[in-house]
Amino acid sequence: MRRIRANAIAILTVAWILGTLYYLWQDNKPHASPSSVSQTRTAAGKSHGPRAAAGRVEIHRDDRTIPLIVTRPPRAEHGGVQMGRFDEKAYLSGKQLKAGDDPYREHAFNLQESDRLGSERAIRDTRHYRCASVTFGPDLPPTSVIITFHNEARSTLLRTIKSVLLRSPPSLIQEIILVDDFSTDPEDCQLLTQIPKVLCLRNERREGLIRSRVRGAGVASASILTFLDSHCEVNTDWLQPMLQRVKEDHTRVVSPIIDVISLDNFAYLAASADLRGWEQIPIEQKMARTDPTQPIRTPVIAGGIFVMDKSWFNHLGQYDTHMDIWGGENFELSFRVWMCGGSLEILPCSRVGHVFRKRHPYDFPEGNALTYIKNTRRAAEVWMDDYKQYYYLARPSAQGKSFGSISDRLALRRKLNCNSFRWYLENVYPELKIPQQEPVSSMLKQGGLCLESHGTESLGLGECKGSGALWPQSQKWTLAEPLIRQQDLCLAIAAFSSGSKVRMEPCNPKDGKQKWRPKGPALQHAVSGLCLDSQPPTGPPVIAQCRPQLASQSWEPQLLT
Ligand code: UD2
Ligand code: MN
Repeated sequence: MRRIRANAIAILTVAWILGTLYYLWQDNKPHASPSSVSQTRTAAGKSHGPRAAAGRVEIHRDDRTIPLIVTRPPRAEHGGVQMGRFDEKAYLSGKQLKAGDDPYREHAFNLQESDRLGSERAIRDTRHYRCASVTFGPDLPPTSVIITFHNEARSTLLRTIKSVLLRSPPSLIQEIILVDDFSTDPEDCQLLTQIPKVLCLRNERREGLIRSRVRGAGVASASILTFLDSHCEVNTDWLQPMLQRVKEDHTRVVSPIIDVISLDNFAYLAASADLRGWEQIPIEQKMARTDPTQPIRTPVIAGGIFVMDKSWFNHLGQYDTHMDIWGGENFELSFRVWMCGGSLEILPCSRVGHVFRKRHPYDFPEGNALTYIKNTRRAAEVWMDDYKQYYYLARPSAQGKSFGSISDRLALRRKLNCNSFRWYLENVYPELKIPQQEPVSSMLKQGGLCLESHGTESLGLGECKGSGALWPQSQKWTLAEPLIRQQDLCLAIAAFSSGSKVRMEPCNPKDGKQKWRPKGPALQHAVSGLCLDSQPPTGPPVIAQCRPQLASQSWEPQLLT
């Protein structure tokens, strides 16, 4: 109902995507078959010889206080990545850009540059220099890495896998589970199972990343899950800090700082350590941070790269598997983790690079907008309580769009006895200011008609008459919760019972008859709990039992500038 509120919630629901500058050895007998797990498992915690920690070259430059540390890929003869029977050259050359083709067309990044780069490369150690001296317990638990993909480029997918194998202590990588979400070529995935520890699951139809991750998690044999996008490069000692935090407390869900891999030239660029996902760390939190290696609490995670205890993932209901293709699952997971007893952290000593793109390179069978609305509506309807109104204000087009049944997710929320969204805002995201008294001028539209007043006793719907600043006073409403006013007069109920008429009375914020609040698309009288209803076709407007799905109770605020 208020523009600033709408903006605030837009941050929670939509805008991070736009604003983000944003951020896993040995012999095996692989066998690949579609729609099945192909690969070998190795005993968790088994020693695989010398730790494949990357060799480091420290370059101290006079003009910087922070040494520039470059991570070099370890050489195979020094215990580097064992690639088993995998024929890298054949894999990569099996699919390449044809001369004259647009290198951005298929993947929305420069495929030519990615292909040219090779599967192993040195990247800058982008951590704060103090991270290098942080030590970890000797008995960290191993993890199953889950990578879902749909038509990922072979070079980026392979680089993701190799970076994991190169830059993680081998004993900590139980397996890498690839979930091929019905890519055009099944060999993109299957051939990779010739690399030790790599498994491949192939969906028999397109499922989207949410159901694909749940499928991957379902076959994971380690007690800790690590999710990665299919176009990442993990950096030096990326895994240990995350495993440590989750080992200490299984309810923590942890993310790295996500560095940027340029979609144009594939340069690896450090992301600011002062960002948590899409926004600056609140100044108070920043001031209180004396140790740059310490975890950063975050209300929401970006969603693609995180580590979570497998039992905790299952206990909390995995994901909402009625969400399709892409989008919204990160909010849903974030709200659920916090509200149901867990926490989210970003670990500044863990860095993973990711290719951020400007468009989706793949199709959405139901359409991009409708899919995103369905997924985010599900998240808002299940988790945001009355605050979902701000979601609808930010995305008016979401109203009326189908989002399926949420009864199983509501039942989950009840079963887990989760906190309210208000609790989340107050305890997890207090810096999200939801201003209480920011008046906003608006017309109140219902279908093509507008709520209008004529004197104190006569209210009704009339043809919308204005545009821009030129709006007749009779149709111009100022929404200053709890009041709905027109100059000195305020919308009031005549009596506290259903069917009571509404009229205009001199404004008095203490008068219970004048107190309103938004309830979804409806306007609810705060004391009686009844909703403003236009009583079509004759009127006049009354208060009636709230049924916000009724067209006669749906008031679309249209802000006036
Ligand atoms: C971000 C997240 C992504 C996900 C998304 C919201 C990061 C780095 N990325 O978008 O993980 O949380 O927000 O949903 O935080 N994929 C499939 N099947 C599909 C579509 C996509 O398997 O139908 C794969 C895709 O190949 C990729 C991953 O899902 O590996 C994420 O997709 P994206 O890279 O297009 O999403 P991104 O990074 O823009
Ligand atoms: Mn991605």
